[in-house]
Amino acid sequence: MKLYGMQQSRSFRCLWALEESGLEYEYVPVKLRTEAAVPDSAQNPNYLAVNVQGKVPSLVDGDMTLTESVAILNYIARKAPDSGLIPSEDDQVLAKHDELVSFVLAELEQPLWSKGKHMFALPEEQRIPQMFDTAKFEFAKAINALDHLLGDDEFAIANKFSMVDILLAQTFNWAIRFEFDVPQKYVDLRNRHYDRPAAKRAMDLIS
Ligand SMILES: N[C@@H](CCC(=O)N[C@@H](CS)C(=O)NCC(=O)O)C(=O)O
Repeated sequence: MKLYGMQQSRSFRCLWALEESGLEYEYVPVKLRTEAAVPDSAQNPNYLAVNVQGKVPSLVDGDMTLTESVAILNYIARKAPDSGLIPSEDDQVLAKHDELVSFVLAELEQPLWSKGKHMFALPEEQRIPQMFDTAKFEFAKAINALDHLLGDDEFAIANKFSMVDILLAQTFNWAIRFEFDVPQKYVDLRNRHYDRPAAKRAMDLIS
């Protein structure tokens, strides 16, 4: 199994999950926003054949390719059921887990990515710096909703570490880097989970 990724990107969540899972894999670094002629550029035809959008992460396992980070997380979790990355208690616990996964992607991460797109990812002529304040406003709204969705437990779901904890911790790490207002309890959440041995091993791989 090969994971294509880049430092400081959504690929870190997959790398971390792979380290939690104990599965064997190879990590292949890719360069974003680099000329197509560079062999490890995400715009190089070799990589575009893996991921048509030239984005990371991508996971290749045999004949199958996945190019969405949450699909990759789900795949890793299902291949390594003992890792507990997806809760297996009952349908309602799983449904609450899925709800939080969707929330992180659809609500919490979106203002961060909007800011990223308008800071560096979009072509310069498409960037609108005025939207930074809108992103800040939307992030604060998402935090307010998250306060209601999450309890005060150490882990998000069923008192056990799962892929939602990876998603939350990585998203708050991203929010801190992009200078959003992150409440202290979510800074603590990030620090607590980034202290896990698997997160540290994943971090060592990209440093
Ligand atoms: N929905 C995709 C988003 C992937 C994505 O947009 N990745 C970013 C890095 S975090 C990327 O590769 N951007 C390309 C670029 O900025 O040029 C996922 O969750 O995997």
